[in-house]
Amino acid sequence: MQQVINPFDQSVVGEVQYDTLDTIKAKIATAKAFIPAEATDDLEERLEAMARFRTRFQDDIEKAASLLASQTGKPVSQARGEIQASDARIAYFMEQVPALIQATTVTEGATQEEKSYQPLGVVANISAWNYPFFIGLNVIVPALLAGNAVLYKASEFCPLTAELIAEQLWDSGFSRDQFILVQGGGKEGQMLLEQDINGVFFTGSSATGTAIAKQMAGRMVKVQMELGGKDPSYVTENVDVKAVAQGLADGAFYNAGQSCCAVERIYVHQSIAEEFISHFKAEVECFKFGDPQDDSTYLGPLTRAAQIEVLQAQVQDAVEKGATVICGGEADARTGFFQPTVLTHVNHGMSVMQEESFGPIIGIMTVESDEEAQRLMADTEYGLTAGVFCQDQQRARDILKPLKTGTAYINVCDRVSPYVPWTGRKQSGLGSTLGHEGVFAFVHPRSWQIR
Ligand code: TXE
Repeated sequence: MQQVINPFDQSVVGEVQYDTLDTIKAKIATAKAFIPAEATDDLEERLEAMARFRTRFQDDIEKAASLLASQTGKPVSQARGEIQASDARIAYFMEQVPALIQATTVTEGATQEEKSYQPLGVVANISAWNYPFFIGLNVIVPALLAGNAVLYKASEFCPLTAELIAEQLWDSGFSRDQFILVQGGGKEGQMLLEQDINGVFFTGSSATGTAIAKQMAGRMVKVQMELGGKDPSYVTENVDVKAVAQGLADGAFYNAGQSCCAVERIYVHQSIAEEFISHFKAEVECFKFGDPQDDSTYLGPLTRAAQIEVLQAQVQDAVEKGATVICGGEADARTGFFQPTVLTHVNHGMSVMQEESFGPIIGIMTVESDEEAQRLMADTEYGLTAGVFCQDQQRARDILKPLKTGTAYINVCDRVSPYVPWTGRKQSGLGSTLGHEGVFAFVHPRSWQIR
């Protein structure tokens, strides 16, 4: 049995049994038996089960939020927010999947042409710990509705929320051949991928994503990746400076910066830089640091204490190269906590402006023009999101247009919506979840030509 440790006080939250090669093989064999021929076969039954799951998921909100907080250190109010916001995603898929995967007649001539959809089959959903409900359900809900069997391997940092999701789905009517839990870490993830599966939906770091892409190469299995980011926001002079500073501080520090689309780099027009930095610092200094189970806590400990070394190295590298620490800068006396850290006088020679931090730390860089901001925003190996704050929307669009990112934000940041695709470019990934693309990801199109 593996213990699950609370990153706040190092207490044991629970225990889980990791899978072995034999248990994984047995689970794949039962999943294979389940797959319907067409994605719409028995869809009504699955929709009814999903409706029950949707209700149950919200009924269990307090238990689920507390469980998430105790495994990952996410403040309980933010855990609750994640669960509440997942409801719109479930509702979206319940509405869209039946409409999108219906068979349709495309051409009625001498040769009738039709289009239908088949499930991919057995799909592996290997997932990260930072938003286990959001990113788990982005795959689980549309994949199940479209007739796939889902093997869900959550992160080893949140195996208990995975058990809860499984219990809720099984109680709602999904069978144990349709939704299958695989418990473990990287080794078990790798064993799962060695099996005869038909799709891989991975959320996690770019390094692991690259390893998985290599492992899957040559097998003609659909592989989709939602990976890391180094997301920039540019603040022009044409804004309400205080409001934007407050919004961006939240975008950078929410969930201790452990969000895939957390703001990781800020560029600010020199004419408002001083005012912006002063409001930003004031906001960060108000953040309440502490016990994740306390409703008023805004910043908890990092989920993985090892990340503290990455943050320390980024601060040290930046300071050695001329940056100024205007607040924070160090690991806190309490285990697992890193002080919310703001660095100015930063540049792109520093790792804090190039490598994913995934923690409560941000670099703010002053720029002289839109062109300079655009050039700096593009200077990254990642491509998840980029944002511009400007009351002139056309100007913001013009700055964002050439950038290679899956999402372009204007006057918002750190936001994911069910209605539009969530997708990354370059080292941020391949393929999309959410939106219509996040439904078609889980089916094979099939054309019929009939004479
Ligand atoms: O990733 P890891 P983490 C990104 C975020 C950050 C990362 C954090 O930007 O980079 O996720 O998540 C399993 N074969 N996003 O630390 O370590 C491992 O057990 C198979 C992006 O969890 O890569 C875990 O279940 N599996 C995002 C999962 O992979 C393996 C949204 C991820 O682990 C494996 C959220 C292997 N060889 C977070 N090694 C977006 N773009 O939307 C590890 N695992």
